[in-house]
Amino acid sequence: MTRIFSGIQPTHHLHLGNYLGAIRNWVGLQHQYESIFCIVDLHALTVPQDPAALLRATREVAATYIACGIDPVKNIIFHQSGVQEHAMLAWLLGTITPLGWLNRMTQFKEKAGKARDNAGLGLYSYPVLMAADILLYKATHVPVGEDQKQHIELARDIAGAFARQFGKEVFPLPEPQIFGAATRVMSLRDGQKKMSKSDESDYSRINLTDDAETIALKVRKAKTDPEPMPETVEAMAERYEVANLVGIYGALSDMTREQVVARYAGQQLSGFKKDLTDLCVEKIAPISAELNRLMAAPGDIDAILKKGADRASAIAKPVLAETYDAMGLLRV
Ligand code: AQP
Repeated sequence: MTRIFSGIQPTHHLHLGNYLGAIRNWVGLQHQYESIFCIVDLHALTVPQDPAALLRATREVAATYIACGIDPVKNIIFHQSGVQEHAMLAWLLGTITPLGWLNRMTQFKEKAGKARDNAGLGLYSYPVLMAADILLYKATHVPVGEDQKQHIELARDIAGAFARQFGKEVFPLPEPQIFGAATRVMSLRDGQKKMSKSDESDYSRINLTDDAETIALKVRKAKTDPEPMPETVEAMAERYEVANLVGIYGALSDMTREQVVARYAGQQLSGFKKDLTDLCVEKIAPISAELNRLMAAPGDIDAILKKGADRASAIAKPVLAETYDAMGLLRV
């Protein structure tokens, strides 16, 4: 049986990287497999959050999933804190996770920065909670962007360690699914940094909530170089910003990088940027319009999340019970 699990943190508006690296792929997968899509609010708490903003973002991410085309009836859409078994399984898995494994995680190093002693325990154990998210549903496949590969590998290691230690294969080894034309969308301000919700500059990303005018401004201001459009894909190897925009254009138009480069070879960047703006507006405007419509009825979003959490709980509870039994915890 194939079961998909994936999630996104409600830390800000979702952006083009979240869409192209994750959600757009989910939209295709939902018709083929049993799919569970989570809003990982407990993960969001690993860095400081304003409570009111977190609450709003949780509903907004749910609305974004639906606005992008995820069907909440066919699939399970829910918020992580709505199913308490996530936190319980994270504790249990934490007891068998060596510190050395966590010390290798690059995301912790990036997010904790130099002041590592000030980072919270939750940020450090983030990958254990993520392993719990996936293993709690015995998910077999996890569609994510490139940046999450290391965390999925850790989830596999933890599942393997559990089987070795307790002699029971409770958890299947989850496979990362990293595919699509844009597994790593880069910042519009720095072509060597990934597009991220937490980047201080809003000009670094295109949000799925942006209107046409904002998208046009961001694409126009996107950092590039003074050269015309490259003649070959190889010629943009070190033109990181241009390569990123070509990648975005290709992903949104279902064209390869080669096809995009051939279409614009030798032309001025301004013309390419104009077409890229039109393409972004064409793809994103309907999402943001639907998102705004859904956000006007927060009660309806809450009802979807409640139903989703109940369905998720029904899967999670027996898996947690199996884990208790394997580990020798009393269930009375
Ligand atoms: N730039 C990106 N390109 C491709 N995929 C991306 N993803 C995120 N950024 C890009 C994918 O989106 C999913 C959800 O990510 P997340 O919000 O849970 O965490 P993140 O990867 O840490 O995303 P951000 O935007 O960088 O958030 P902040 O700034 O809050 O940490 C994942 O599948 C991820 O691969």
